[in-house]
Amino acid sequence: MIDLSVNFAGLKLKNPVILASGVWDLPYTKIIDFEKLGGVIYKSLSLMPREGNPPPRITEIPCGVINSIGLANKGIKIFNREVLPELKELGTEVFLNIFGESIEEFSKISSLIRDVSGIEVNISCPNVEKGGVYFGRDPETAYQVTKAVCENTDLPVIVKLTPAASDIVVVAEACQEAGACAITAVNTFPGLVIDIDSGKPLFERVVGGVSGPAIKPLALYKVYEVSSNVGIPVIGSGGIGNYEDVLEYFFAGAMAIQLGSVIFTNPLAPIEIIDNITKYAKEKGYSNLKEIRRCVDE
Ligand code: RRO
Repeated sequence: MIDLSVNFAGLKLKNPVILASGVWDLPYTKIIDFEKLGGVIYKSLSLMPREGNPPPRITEIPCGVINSIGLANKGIKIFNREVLPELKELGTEVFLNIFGESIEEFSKISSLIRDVSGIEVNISCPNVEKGGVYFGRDPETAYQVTKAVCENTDLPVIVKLTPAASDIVVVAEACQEAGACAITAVNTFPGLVIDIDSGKPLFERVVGGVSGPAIKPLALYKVYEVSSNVGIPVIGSGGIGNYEDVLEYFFAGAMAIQLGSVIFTNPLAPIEIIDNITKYAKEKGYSNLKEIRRCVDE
């Protein structure tokens, strides 16, 4: 038996493979066996419902995807009533990604969260007028938001950072000081697509968030930077498509990883990756993830 479980920052996952926020919803239970996953992060929730940005909201690019969803969601109260009961039945650890346009909004939403394994604080969405990357680029605001969330919950608090910060290490340190138990590195990279028929940006808000294989080496370097300099665990995210990518993230310092846009092209990738890490460990004679990580430490 290969033990893929990971314990860190008060979190216990049966394996390190987590579905990222925004790329799945409950209909995916028909395709993916959620009980096999280490965890799932539900798409970003705000205090009040939000309609999101006008279409188009997402398009393919070479080696990836760019989105401008704009945080469309039902709001925490409707979520608690209508969605949470079903999430609790998934048989995996459930985390909620939360968003606020102000520190006060972050405080309020945090106090309404219950019955989940943890909170992922979104200070990294590139597709909104207020909050999002505007909070995550500034270490002082990142500190204030994290502190506000930690003061209003007993759940583990993970902060999802933007690669657009001028120094991601300084932002991660601020989150650690404010009480975060882990960092997710990273959210999408701000990017632009121009529609050559109109000569104008494809998205009404101009900027979009780039994800997929295009960003993997960039995101991997952010994970390396944060995990080499900051004392709390890092969950790696950005362009992971197969188990070899996951190994790269482990060796760059990630404790666990999130799968994002690969779900659009291969919804079975999470299960394939778990199976392939198990196979890899068997072939190499490792019995757990610690031994896999140790092979580069020594
Ligand atoms: O909803 C979005 O537009 C969005 C979010 Br909340 C996020 O965190 N990252 C992203 O690329 N898009």
